[in-house]
Amino acid sequence: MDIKAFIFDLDGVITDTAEFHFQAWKRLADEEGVPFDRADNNQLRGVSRRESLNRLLKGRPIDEPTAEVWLERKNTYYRDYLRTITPDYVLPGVRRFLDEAQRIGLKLGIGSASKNAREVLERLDMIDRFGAIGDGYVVTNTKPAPDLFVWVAGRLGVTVSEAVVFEDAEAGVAAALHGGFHVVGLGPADVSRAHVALPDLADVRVTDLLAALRQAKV
Ligand code: B16
Ligand code: MG
Repeated sequence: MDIKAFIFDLDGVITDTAEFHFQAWKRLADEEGVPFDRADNNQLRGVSRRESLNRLLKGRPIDEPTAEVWLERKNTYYRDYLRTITPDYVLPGVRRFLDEAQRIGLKLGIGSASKNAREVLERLDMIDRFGAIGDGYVVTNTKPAPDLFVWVAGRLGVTVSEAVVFEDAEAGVAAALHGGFHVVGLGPADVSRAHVALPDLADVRVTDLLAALRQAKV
């Protein structure tokens, strides 16, 4: 196992904007009388804005122009929350983990379904830490398709088997597994299909994690 790169999902891995997505969808759902709770929100992790609306509606019919207006409204609410983000919003242990990875020569990339990823990284003061940033604009097929992570690996100049993907979403774990990556699942959603699953990166050492992946025989 020769690992050369780490590719990180953004929302739920580097920072907890997942909570802002929830608040923004909840506001839209309440205004429109659509039932929506935190359990529903876990199904929206990592999936595109458009697919999130489909899942939120659970088959309730909506015409396309109305869908466009709702998506725009959700994004406006979400971007209001983004204004409050400061570098303190990086999740515990993440900066130290990235420092350690860089120190041992690993390349770092971002693979986020979000079209707001660059703005989030700028607000976290992290935009310059990553050799490649894949966001909601770079590929057509979104997670669970592997395309985004494959695109990031290509930009970093590594093969899929030389990269580890860190994901908090079922759809993201599926995308990385489809792509042939090593996969670390993080957070409260169902990431049990990942090769290694952890609550967060708070106390994780890069060398220990690489050993755990090796033991998972991937
Ligand atoms: P936007 P990630 C994903 O980001 C979020 O998890 C998901 O909830 C959101 O719907 C998606 O980005 C699109 O975000 O509306 O900002 O384009 O987890 O892939 O970093
Ligand atoms: Mg995520």
